[in-house]
Amino acid sequence: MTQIPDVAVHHETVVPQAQQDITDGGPDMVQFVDGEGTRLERTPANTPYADIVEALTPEDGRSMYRDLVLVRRLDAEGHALQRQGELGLWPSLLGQEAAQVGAGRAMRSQDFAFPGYREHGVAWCRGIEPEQLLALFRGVDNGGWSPSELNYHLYTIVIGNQMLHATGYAMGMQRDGVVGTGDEERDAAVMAFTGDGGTAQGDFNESLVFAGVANAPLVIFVQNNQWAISEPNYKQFRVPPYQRAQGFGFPGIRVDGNDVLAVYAVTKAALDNARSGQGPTLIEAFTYRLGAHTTSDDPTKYRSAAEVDIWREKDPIKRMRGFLSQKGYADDAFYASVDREADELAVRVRTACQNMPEPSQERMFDEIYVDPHPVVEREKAQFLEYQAGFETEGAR
Ligand SMILES: Cc1ncc(C[n+]2csc(CCOP(=O)(O)OP(=O)(O)O)c2C)c(N)n1
Ligand SMILES: [Mg+2]
Repeated sequence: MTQIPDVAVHHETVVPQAQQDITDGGPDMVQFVDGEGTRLERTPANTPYADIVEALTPEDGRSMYRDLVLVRRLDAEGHALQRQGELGLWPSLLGQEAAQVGAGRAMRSQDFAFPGYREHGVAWCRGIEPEQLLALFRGVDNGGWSPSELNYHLYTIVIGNQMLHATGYAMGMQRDGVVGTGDEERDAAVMAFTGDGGTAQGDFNESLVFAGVANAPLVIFVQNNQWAISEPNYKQFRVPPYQRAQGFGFPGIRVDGNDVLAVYAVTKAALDNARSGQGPTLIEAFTYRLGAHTTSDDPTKYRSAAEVDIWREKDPIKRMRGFLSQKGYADDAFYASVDREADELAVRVRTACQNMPEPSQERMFDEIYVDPHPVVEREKAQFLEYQAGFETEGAR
C-alpha cells in the first residue's frame, strides 16, 4: 500500500494575478521522465510512487505508447470529421493523452469512471469503441454507449455535475460491500474526471465534502489544462486544486499530466487506497490543452503563441518515445508498426462515421421514459402530423 504524503498549502503558490507561471508545476509535482524522456532520479515528490513505475515491464511501456499514439490519431480524425461537416462538434484532447491514458490504464474492470466530455483517452482504455464516440458527436445516438457494460458513464457536458454522480456511486459501492474486503477481484473504486474550470463549480465542492465525510472510494482526477474555454486558471482558484484536497480531509497530489508513467503510478496508488477503504484522493494532472476548447472555439483570441510553444515542447508522446528509445525498449520497426495501426484506425473510423445510418426524427421521443408517457405520446403525434404537413405541401 502506498502512503500518500500530505501536502500543505504553500502561500507562495497562492498568486491571484495573471503572473502565475502556468508552464511550471513546481517541486511538488510527481514526475518520472523529463521533456526528452530521460528517467529522473528519485525526488521527495516521486519516491512514494517509484516502486509502481519500477514494476512496469518494457511491454507495458510499449503498450502505453501505442495507446497514446492511437488516441491522438482518433482525436485528429474527430477534429477533421467535424471540419468536413460529418460531426456537429469535437472537443479535442490534444496534449492531454498521457493524463487520460495513464489514468485509464490504472483502473480495473470493476472500477467505474464518470467522464466530462473530453475523456476520449479514458474511453479508449475502458474499451469504448471509437465509433461510439463519433456517433455521439454526429448526433445519431442519444448517449453513445451503455454505462454499465464497461463501467464508463456517459459524457457529461454540464460542468462538474458528474462529480456528484461519481460521489453518490462511490457511496453506493460502500453500501454494496465492495470496498475494503481484501478481495482484489471484487474491491472497487470510482474515478471522477473534471477540468480546472470544474473545480469552481458548487457541484465539485459539494461532492468533495460528501466524499471526505463518507470516506468514499473515490479518486477525483482534475485535468488542469490551464484554461476553461477562455478563462485562465487565476480566475478559477487561488490555491491549486491538489492543495485544496487537504481542506476536505484527504490527500491531494499534483502529477505531471504529460508524463504517462507518473500519471499511471499516482492513479494506481490512489485507486488501490480507495478500493481498500482508505478513502478519497484528489489528483491534479498538470497539463495543457494544445488545441482549441472545441471546434467552435478560436484560442488565438485569448492566449499567446509563446505559451502554446512552451507546452508543445512537453509533448507526452515525444517523451514516452524518448524514454522507450533511451532504455532500448523499442526500435524504429515498433514505432512504424504503431503508425501503421494508427493509419488503419483512421480509415476505419472515417468509413464507419460516414456510413452511420440516420435515425428517424421521431426517435427522440422514444427514450425519454422507460414506459410510454401520455405527454410524450401526444407531442410525438403532433410532431408527426406537423412533418406530414410538409409531404402534402410538396405534393401540391
Ligand atoms: C454548468 C455549466 N456552466 C457552463 C458551461 C459552459 N462550459 C462548457 S465547457 C466550459 C469550461 C470548462 O473548463 P474545464 O473544467 O477547465 O474543462 P476543459 O474544457 O478545459 O477540459 C464551460 C464554462 C457548461 N457546460 N456547464
Ligand atoms: Mg480546463
